Amino acid sequence: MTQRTLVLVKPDGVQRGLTGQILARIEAKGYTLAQLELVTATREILERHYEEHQGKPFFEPLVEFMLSGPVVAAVVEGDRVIEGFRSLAGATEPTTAAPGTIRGDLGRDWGEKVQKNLVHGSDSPESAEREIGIWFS
Ligand code: DAT
Ligand code: MG
Repeated sequence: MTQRTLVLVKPDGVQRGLTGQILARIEAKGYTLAQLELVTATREILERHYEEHQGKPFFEPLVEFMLSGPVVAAVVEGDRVIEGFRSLAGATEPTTAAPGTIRGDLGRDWGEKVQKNLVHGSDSPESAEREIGIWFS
């Protein structure tokens, strides 16, 4: 079941120089980088990308954080890659994300800083196609 997903290395990952390690983990698991770009997001892109979170208390800080530096956007392909990448990324909160995951091994933020969790991965086939259209149009 070949799928595509939208992966972002967030500003904290790029700033900390972890892009290579994160992409290497994706490739090591057997997924393919189909498209890859270093981009500075815009508010318009982020408001569309995080549409489901509009109105939540963390929405504005999340957008501001995502505007704080460049991100790496990738289309990643593979068999069940949507679930597979989210498993590789780990739980949303890096402090308690399982060891062995990107967030669990490389991050340690929580609470109001939980947006510094290094990566984004689409959560469903519908989200993936929608998000790929936003970042790679
Ligand atoms: P995920 O990135 O694991 O899919 P999500 O879609 O629920 O998590 O949330 C998107 C991002 O928003 C998440 O990576 C970090 C931030 N976030 C989520 N819940 C939060 C909260 N309660 N307070 C602050 N930021 C939060
Ligand atoms: Mg999400």
